[in-house]
Amino acid sequence: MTSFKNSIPIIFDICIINKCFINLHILFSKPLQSVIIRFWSDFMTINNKFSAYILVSAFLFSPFTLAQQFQIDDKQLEAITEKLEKFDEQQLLDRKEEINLRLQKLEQDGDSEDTDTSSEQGILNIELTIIEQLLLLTGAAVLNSVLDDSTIPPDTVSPVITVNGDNPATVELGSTYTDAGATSDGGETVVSVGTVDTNSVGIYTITYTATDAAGNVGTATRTVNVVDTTAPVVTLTGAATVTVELGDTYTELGATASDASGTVTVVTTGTVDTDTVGSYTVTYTSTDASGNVGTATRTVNVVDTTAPVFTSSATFSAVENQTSIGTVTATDLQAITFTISGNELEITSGGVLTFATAPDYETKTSYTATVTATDASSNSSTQDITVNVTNDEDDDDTGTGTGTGTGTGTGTGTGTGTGTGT
Ligand SMILES: [Ca+2]
Ligand SMILES: [Ca+2]
Ligand SMILES: [Ca+2]
Ligand SMILES: [Ca+2]
Repeated sequence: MTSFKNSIPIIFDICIINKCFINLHILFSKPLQSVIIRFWSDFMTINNKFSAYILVSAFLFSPFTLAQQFQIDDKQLEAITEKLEKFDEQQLLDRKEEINLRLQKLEQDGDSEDTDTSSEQGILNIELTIIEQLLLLTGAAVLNSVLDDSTIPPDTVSPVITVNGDNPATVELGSTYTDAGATSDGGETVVSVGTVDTNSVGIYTITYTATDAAGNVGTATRTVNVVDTTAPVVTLTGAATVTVELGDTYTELGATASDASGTVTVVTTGTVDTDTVGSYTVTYTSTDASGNVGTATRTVNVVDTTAPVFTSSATFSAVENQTSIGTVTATDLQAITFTISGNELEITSGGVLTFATAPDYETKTSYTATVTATDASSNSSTQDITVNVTNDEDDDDTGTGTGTGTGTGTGTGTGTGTGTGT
């Protein structure tokens, strides 16, 4: 920036903290051999938005003195002044820079014997003096000087952002995510960029940015993990407990599943043997993309509620004097056990029917009893049976009888008598 390259500044500042209230700058301008005393009071707010100054300048040596020294006539002096007075602040500063560079160049060349060089240096020095006066009048030089010499260091420190809440944050798939935000150490507004799709498992980043008054930008990020830790919900189609009659057909109704991750399928495992009484479990499993497994089960009870059905006749026939009668039969999907009432007849569990004692036809010719057939599930049915005894003639009873006869006659006679007795 603007600095009084050819000047020797002596500066007095009265400051409190970073705020300088009074500055006294004395510049000894070397090439001009002049002394410029500047005095101003500067009131600056902390953020530089307001400043005011009072400037008092005293020029101990005017350009006119210099003009005489370098043999510049009034006309030339007037022309230079008129030209420069039309310049704005920036143009004056630019021109000053140019002149300083040119003067440096001329000094380096060192050909001070050259009359032309000496004349150019004179004109440039006068122009420089006028520029400095004009700059002082506009206050630009003072302001630039104040800014250059400012005891307030430039702010090059970026805001430090603190992310509120968890980082990384975790949110369950399908639920609502509310960002806890972030704060900046300088109180700057924090802008957050980034979105979180809670309907899609993934890793998301939210970036927080804060910019301070000096344009320094601070950033911080938060990672948000959308996770699925919830198993699919499996719902049975139909009842959770199903009863099937032994020998009937079991119809699988299946199950459905739902999950926040989207469509999921159901796998069914387990078998039902309807030819065997028992309790069976059918399992329905659904696994989501994150490996969570949901299950549901159905109990299928295969039962026998049907009683045996007799297939043999209710009437049997058996010859006397022995125990054998025959076999009672019945059908059922399970094994059958037979029993019989009373104590005259006997039956094995397999249905073989016998007399407890060999019967005598001549004593009793008919027996009755009730046969019960019971299946493995305790279902039973009964049948009243009759056993008729048949005669064995070989053991029929025989007797001897006495006959009496009376006769009268003459002559000779023969008599025969036959009788049956019991
Ligand atoms: Ca899930
Ligand atoms: Ca049965
Ligand atoms: Ca007999
Ligand atoms: Ca007999």
